[in-house]
Amino acid sequence: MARIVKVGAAQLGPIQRSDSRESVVRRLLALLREAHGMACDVVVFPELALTTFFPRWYMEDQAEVDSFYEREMPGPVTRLLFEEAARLGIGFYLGYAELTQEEGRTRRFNTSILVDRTGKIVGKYRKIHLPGHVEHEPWRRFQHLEKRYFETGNLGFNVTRAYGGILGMCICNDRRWPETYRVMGLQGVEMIMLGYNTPVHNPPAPVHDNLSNFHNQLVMQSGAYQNGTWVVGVAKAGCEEGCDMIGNSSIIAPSGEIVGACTTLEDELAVARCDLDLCNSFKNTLFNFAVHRQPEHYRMIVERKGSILPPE
Ligand code: CDV
Repeated sequence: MARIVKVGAAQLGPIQRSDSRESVVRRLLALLREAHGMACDVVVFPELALTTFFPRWYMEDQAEVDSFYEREMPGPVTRLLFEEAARLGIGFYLGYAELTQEEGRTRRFNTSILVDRTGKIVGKYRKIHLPGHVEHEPWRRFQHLEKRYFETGNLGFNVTRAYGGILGMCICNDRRWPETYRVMGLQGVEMIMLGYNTPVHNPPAPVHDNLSNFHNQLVMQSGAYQNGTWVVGVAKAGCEEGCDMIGNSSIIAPSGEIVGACTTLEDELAVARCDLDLCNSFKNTLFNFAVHRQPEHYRMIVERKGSILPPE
């Protein structure tokens, strides 16, 4: 019997700094209800879905920085989302900035959670590949201070049994790294959910700007195919505080084909009926890791590095 998960890619248009959390949660609720109307089991919201993408701003006032973080999840404003999801019987992936007390100190992470149909958090991930820089770089029109405002995630790339399958999460820049997919692929992942905020303009390499959408699709489609997994990638898109961000939220099959996609740069839902059993035709043949991977040889290449490369 097919294992069907009906997924909604719940793309958000821009969130301005002046937009309240309440107004954003109202937008999330509208998408959640629309997805429920289309019989979705689960929706995927973007990275840092509750606020503007604040790492674009250099802020010296720590209280101002901290105003973008959630101290509890659900919290006073997000609770509505959990309650409505449970009432409708639909789950969600949500990205947000997390401020927590751990190991006797305040820690900040770029986090996502997976919530089941009863409103219970069943998975948590903290972003590992943090792009950008630590110090203020005044030559940039927009900063990318994720390395300043977040610590590297400390939860690994674990998978969770949910929705009748094996689910994994990652966040934005993680999708560009093959290790992200492969670590979860080695655990049998069948659907990877991810949210992103990707500016069209890349200040350190502006020659890549016209390839932003191509690279977005390239990494998610190849990650899906090479690991025989569904990938659901969801943007916060459009012109946010003068910064243009790509959309192209998509639902990608284990074949690497896009089976659902957003076409605007606004709040928009794309839906696809995903059969998790489709993963098997890749996991059991061309990408049967147990039969065809050669980890011993990968290790040899790493060890021989000094002898095959010229001295640095
Ligand atoms: N939020 C991100 O991680 N954005 C990066 C940008 C900076 C390149 C991305 O990989 O999309």
